[in-house]
Amino acid sequence: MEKKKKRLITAALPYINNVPHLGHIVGSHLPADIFARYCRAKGYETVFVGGTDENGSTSEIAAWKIGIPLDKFSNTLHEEHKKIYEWFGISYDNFSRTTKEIHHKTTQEFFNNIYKNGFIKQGNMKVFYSEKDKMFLPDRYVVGECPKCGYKEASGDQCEKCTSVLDPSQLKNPRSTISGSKLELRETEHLFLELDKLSEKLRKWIESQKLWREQVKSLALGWIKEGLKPRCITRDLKHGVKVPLKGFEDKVFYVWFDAPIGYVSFTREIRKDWENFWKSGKSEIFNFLGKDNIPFHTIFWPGIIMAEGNFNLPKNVIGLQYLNYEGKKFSKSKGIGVFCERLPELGIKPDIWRHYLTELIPETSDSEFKWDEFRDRVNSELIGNFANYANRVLNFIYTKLGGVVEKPKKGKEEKIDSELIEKIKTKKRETEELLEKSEIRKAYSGILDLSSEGNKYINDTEPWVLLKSNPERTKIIFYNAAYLLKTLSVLFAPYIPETSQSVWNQLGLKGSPQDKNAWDDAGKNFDAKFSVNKPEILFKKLESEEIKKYKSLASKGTDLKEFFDNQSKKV
Ligand code: B3M
Ligand code: ZN
Repeated sequence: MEKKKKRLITAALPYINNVPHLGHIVGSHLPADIFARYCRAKGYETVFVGGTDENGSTSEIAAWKIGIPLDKFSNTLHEEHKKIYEWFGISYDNFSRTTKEIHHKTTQEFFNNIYKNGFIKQGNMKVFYSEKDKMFLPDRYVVGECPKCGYKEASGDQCEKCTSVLDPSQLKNPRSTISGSKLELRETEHLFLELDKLSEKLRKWIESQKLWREQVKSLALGWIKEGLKPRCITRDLKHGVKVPLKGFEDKVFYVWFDAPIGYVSFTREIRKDWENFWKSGKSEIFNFLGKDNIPFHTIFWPGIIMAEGNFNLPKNVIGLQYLNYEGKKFSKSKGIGVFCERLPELGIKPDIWRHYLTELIPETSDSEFKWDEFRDRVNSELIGNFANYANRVLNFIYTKLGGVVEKPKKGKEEKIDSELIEKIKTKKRETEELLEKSEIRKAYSGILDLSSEGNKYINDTEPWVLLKSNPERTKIIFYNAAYLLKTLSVLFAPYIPETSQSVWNQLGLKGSPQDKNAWDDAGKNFDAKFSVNKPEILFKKLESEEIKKYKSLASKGTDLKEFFDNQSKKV
């Protein structure tokens, strides 16, 4: 038997300069969660980590803008992020913070090894200085025009619009984020990671990747072709991981140097055997992230790993595109979008969101949230197809067959039955193949097709006609139907976990469709019988009138100032 590997799954660590919107859920947390839930049920020893990216300029500036002390700002927003992901059922084994001591320690150890291995050089760098603000201004402290695409509000380290990785000095018409003042360039001494030395090794590694999506691969190879330069990894800031090198005690690490090391420190925080996930040949790592994070996860972070020398590189880097909202970009200030802090009060179950959001995972191109489509897809697919199937099967068995159906004796099955069993097996295999490639959305639509097959099986066999004349055959039909329902609850469990569990319980089964090895059991081991419990309605249809109400509530994003004002009122 194939020995199961360990799997480490990560979702990009969100900055905490804001409360998340649906784009953040769809762009990393949800797909990573679905994949992690699948891996656990498939029997892999799985650790799924994430957390908030709190060092450096991003949160410092956001806190400063609304006049909240940084500590309070970060604690509150970390909790808010955590609460939202929990509400969505994102099953992090550890959702931590890059401000923790273990993270600082792990980052410094990484640096020391990279330094020892000869991949760090010292050099002078021209950094913007603001006479008015009396400080050096790294990264997000500087805004200006992107040299590549012309976007006017590009940050010093990356253009949000075209995702180019930048140095502040490349920006045209740079100005200070704090005061808007003009800037002058001054020389200071910094440390650089010599990515140029790793260029060949990176190129070979990227080219050899089998699982990466073509888009991600060609972006990464494109940057290598442009030529990798040494990248500055220190900053003149107070807030961050201190640099453990003489002469650099006043500096901190660049946030993109320490943030991905968070994947390591958050594993280390909860597992004594963390090195088995990071340094052993029996472990596989999967990173889920949005498209602007692709350069850092395909070049910069693998470069750090190669320079350090002891850690595993990722097996797949799942770079996702953006989610738009009704033809526009999400914008809190303009009230365009769906803002997560509003969702619990709408009273729509998380699984209803997870259903539609799964279909929006921007795997190959940008996708778009539309309220009408949300209503229609939930009503026709989740409710009209799957919930309807579950209800038909459970109800018939419960009310017409005394609540019990047993496994038919050999030779009793008809052609249509064996065809159904064959379809279950094939679909299960196909789903697995797609999930292994992280084609999460496509796998989901296949499972929905299998559920349609269930409805079709019942329509074609017309058990309501047979009930009086041939009760034995009716029971066989419903045994098969219940068996399909059980399999569906296993296949759907990574996507709509609460609903799957509820169906599982109603089928009278013990444990959970997400138990270790539940996946491998599905389509293989046939239960002796099903004793179903009283069926419950899984969902209520979404009505157009309600949608209007939801829309106006969910698109009112609280701005940060208001968010903190509300917080202090609560205390
Ligand atoms: N915080 C960027 C972002 O939130 C950054 C990701 C870090 S992943 C190691 O989009
Ligand atoms: Zn740009």
